[in-house]
Amino acid sequence: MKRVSLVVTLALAAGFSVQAASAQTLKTVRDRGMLSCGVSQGLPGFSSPDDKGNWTGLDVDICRAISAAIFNDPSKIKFVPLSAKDRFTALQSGEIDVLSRNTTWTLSRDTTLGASFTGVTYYDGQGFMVKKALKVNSALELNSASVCVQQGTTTEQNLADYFKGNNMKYEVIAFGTNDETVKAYESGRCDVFTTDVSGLYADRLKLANAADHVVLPEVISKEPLGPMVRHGDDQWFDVVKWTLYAMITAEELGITQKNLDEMAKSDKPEMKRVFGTDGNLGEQLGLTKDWVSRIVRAVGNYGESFDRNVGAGSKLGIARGLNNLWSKGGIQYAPPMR
Ligand SMILES: N[C@@H](CCC(=O)N[C@@H](CS)C(=O)NCC(=O)O)C(=O)O
Repeated sequence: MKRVSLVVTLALAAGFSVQAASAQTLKTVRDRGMLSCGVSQGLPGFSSPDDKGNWTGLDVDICRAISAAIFNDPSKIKFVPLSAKDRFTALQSGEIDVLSRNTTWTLSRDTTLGASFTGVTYYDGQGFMVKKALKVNSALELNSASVCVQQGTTTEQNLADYFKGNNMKYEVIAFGTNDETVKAYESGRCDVFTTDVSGLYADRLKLANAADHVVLPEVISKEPLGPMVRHGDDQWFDVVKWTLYAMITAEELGITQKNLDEMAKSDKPEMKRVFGTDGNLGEQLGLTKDWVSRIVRAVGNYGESFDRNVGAGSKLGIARGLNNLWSKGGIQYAPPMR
């Protein structure tokens, strides 16, 4: 405590603002004219490129929203595709400004990687997929199965816990990339494919005969997925965190891509704060007054992004479930904007 206040006092005495005493990712991104965003190597619904190299997905939208908030343009982004095991090094080395890649928030990742999770974009859990022909109805029937899994993931750890906890044997076959893992499963090198349930839905789209495969009912872990930033830059941490909260707040208030301009005329105090016609919330983050409008215009509110990418309006067709707003039976919740 004493040391921190000494640093602050010295920084102030030297004429620096407290913010200037730490890393300045927002300034770096602005000066560079581009956000560097770490994503997956291709997970439909979350982050995947089309044949023209255009990235879309829920994780991609977080970066598009940050880019919109900073540049009023959701396209000022360099997407850096990363495997599970390379993702944290890319953040630590400064290659990327933010990691937005179906990454599970855990205690040891929060403490040992020199990085922090900024929130939860998708509440998930780990599941299992098997071929229907195997005639298995429950994960508890998987004793002695061979399991395909991706290296460097929480998936590997939960798999070990689950089989050990249920006194079952298994053979693990681990791969460095998702495509290798899925192909190995499809070709019959293992009986089971395990990953986040959202990943199972996404990867099912890659299988030649999706109807030949079934997702078992057990969800064996908690996988809160969210964006990460490096330690040491509280302003950037706030920008990334509140970009997600802006999307959730917009959904809470019924602000959509379509009605945005109409809603911006509202006289309600909360609306005026959100739209920046009253107060200076955007400036407090180092952004502009209209930062929320910029975000919603670019990617929509959280629910719109969810539906378009992974929900009812997408090929994945995932139900909102836990990812619904707290006021609608889910647990997505934004702290107050004031
Ligand atoms: N949420 C888990 C698993 C994340 C993960 O990497 N899952 C794989 C299987 S769905 C994946 O996304 N692969 C995509 C890729 O490697 O590009 C974690 O953070 O460790």
